[in-house]
Amino acid sequence: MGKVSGISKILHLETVDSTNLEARRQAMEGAEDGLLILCDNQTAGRGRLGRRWSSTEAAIAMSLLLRPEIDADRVSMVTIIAAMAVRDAIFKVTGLETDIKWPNDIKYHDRKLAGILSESVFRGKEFYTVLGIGINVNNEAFPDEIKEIASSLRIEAGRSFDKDELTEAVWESFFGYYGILLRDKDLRSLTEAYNRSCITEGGINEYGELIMADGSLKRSGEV
Ligand code: BT5
Repeated sequence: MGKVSGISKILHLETVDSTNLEARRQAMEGAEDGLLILCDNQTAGRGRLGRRWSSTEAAIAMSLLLRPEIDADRVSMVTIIAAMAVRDAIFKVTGLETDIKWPNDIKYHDRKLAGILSESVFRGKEFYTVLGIGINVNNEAFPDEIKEIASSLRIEAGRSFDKDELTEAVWESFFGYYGILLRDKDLRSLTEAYNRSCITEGGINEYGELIMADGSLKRSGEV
């Protein structure tokens, strides 16, 4: 993992409430851009809008701290490239061709395999972003409340996978896209590739906004 350029430091915890919360705690202590929080087991994983994310040792739960040099109101583009990176990594390691559901779900045959939660914290003009990624890797079953909507790489591919290999593949791909994002300050060179894998009607524009049927744009939220 040390080989992935863009990652400045790795903090690997056995158990943590939420890797996103841990990254925020570290950020408040002054942690640098590129800090990656990994864990074996996450006990209180978080989804968007106060929802819960179910996580066990079978899954990947990780968060990256970024202090991106882009306009704060464009930071949702980070979620877009993270989804592309998760899709790439799953394909590389498992051969499964997943779908992206804008803005933050990775699905296979309409079941959710991975979710992304990116949170930005502002202090005056400065801000940082915590990019959290959860991937169901070797899960054999799920709690009742999500068993109809969730799946894992193991269930879909019929074998288990090395979490470290997948983790490394995610960040290798992510930092390739992130370099492009920081250079262009938008997603103009990535939009086409994203839209090819995106199952949400309309697709995105160069800022990662969803183009709605009536021509209006949506930057975040549910569809
Ligand atoms: C997400 O939220 O999909 C964002 C998930 C982000 C999780 C990562 S893990 C590392 C980092 N640390 C954290 O604390 N979080 C991040 P959302 O779109 O709101 O989806 C949440 C919904 O997905 C829930 O209400 C359930 O219906 C469903 N769900 C919960 N756990 C799931 C799982 N393991 N697999 C599939 N679906 C799940």
